[in-house]
Amino acid sequence: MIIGSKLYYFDSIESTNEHAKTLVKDAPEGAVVLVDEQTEGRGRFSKQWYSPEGGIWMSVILHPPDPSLISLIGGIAVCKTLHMDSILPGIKWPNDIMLNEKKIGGVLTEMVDKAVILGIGLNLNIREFPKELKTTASSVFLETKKHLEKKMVFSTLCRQLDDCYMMLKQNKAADLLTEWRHYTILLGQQVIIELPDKKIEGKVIDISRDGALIIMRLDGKIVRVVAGVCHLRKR
Ligand code: BT5
Repeated sequence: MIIGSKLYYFDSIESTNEHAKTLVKDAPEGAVVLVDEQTEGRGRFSKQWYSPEGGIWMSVILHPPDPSLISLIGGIAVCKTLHMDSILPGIKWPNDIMLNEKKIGGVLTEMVDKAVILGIGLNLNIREFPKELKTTASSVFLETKKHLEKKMVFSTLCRQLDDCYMMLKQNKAADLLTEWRHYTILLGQQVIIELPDKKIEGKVIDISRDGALIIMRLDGKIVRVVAGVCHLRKR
């Protein structure tokens, strides 16, 4: 098992992704940065990520043959880990982990030189969120009233990440996509994808071999979406 074979653990740092970037040259593949609290945790497009004690905030240094499916690995591994405790979250493309329609985690993948930093945030035992996040965010504890031991969840998560990563390394991307289809909450759903210059509305029909979402637009045309913010359309 390579993921977690080397661990850099801190009580508090700015951001595990930022720290992992400074280690890329020296750390072995699979090294993990894990912290109790981030003071400047980040989401995509430099958005803030609320990261108090109680969550799992970690980044993994990887050298994949092809980086395109790495962020799927994060979501799949978190879902598989929680499913083992009968907690059933789902993945909302591209990087949200959802439970009871609330976001309980997210994945931030960044490239540095030829390495990929896979950042994962999981709101495990957080008991309260700031006002601005209360309607959209939640934690495993708040949704299930189960207090899972952080160390146990972290070590299972490393094992699951390792299994998923090995699938990629062994050219079994098709198996990984099958896992994603199993855990996603999007298949068959009507969505609106927000892009910088336009919106795409339609039904999610699949994911492509390189991780793009495949959508049947309202006019029946099938399009691929490689990035964007995805909203489920209320029925
Ligand atoms: C994400 O971004 O969902 C990726 C989050 C990745 C966080 C991990 S923690 C370890 C590693 N180190 C880092 O610095 N980051 C990674 P995005 O899809 O852009 O979502 C960001 C949005 O989610 C924010 O604008 C808020 O609206 C909301 N948000 C912030 N903190 C949250 C939280 N703890 N739980 C749920 N939603 C949150």
